[in-house]
Amino acid sequence: MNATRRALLAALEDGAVGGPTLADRLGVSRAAVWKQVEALRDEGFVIESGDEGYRVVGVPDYGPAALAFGLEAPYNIEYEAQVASTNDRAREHAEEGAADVVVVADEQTGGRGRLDREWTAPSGGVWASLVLRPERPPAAVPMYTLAAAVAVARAARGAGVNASIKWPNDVLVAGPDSEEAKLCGILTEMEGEADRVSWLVIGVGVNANIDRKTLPAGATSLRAEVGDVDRRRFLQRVLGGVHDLTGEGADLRAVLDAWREYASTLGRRVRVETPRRVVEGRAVDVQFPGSLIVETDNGERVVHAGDCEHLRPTR
Ligand code: BT5
Repeated sequence: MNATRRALLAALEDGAVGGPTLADRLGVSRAAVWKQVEALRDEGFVIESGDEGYRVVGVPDYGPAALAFGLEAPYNIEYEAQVASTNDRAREHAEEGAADVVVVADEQTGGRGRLDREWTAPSGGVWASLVLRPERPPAAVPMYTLAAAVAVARAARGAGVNASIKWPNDVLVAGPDSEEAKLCGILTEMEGEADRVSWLVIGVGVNANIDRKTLPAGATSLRAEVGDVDRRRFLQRVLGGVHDLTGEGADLRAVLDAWREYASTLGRRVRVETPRRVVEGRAVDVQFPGSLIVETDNGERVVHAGDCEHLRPTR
């Protein structure tokens, strides 16, 4: 989206604004304002022009301008109907020096999970990857994954879904039989030096308006749980949440408290496969920068990364 159109949308967020005022504020001619208003109408915005000026009265469902309109985070949106993987696109941007860009797609044909696993991502989901360049050490990066999981869990609960977080990066929904199904996965990738992150890509995949039968076993969707959601509002809440928790000046330690609030892993018996060993015991807490503390028969273990399975309680 060009800069004038973006500025125009931002100017119209709080209500009607006159054409001459817009031209002044944007530093362009009235004809240029009119041209951008027409372009937004072509994208599906309903914009009235009355005595008070231009007013947005309808926003399209999804797309770059729709996602930018009312977004409470300083991110630029790039929208694609279809890509292989939003993380791959985001990495390209990151390598070119971009920051605060979100790549959003309706459908991914080569979505990736951790460890090169496949991620099923048909049309109707929320597939988004955020490029950040935080002034933080690489060791703090797992906190961003936790923050994204908190933001998704909050947005899902806002949509009426009883979502919780499985350490470290899955958002799950418990069914009536307390069987848990996966609603969202998060893939965080980064490049950095010893003391500073160069770039960070947080890829969030939420099964939104998708039939459960098109997803792998063990998955669920917002559609299956509560019916279709407004993907625009949902993703805006997620992005706003990530920004609130991690943006400039945010205290990353607050992420841990928020995470504990939504976690379903704490207090449970777990089996965590790490690259080097298997740790089994009771998950008791999470600590900076997102490590899980597991009480085992041989004492407490701190697990930094791995695949976590919730075990059923033994009777
Ligand atoms: C994840 O990996 O959970 C991270 C998934 C990240 C996906 C997002 S979408 C936007 C961005 N662009 C990308 O290319 N990726 C990110 P992991 O913990 O490794 O889980 C992968 C496993 O989840 C697979 O092996 C399947 O068993 C299962 N799975 C695959 N697709 C799924 C889906 N849509 N819903 C639930 N489970 C799925």
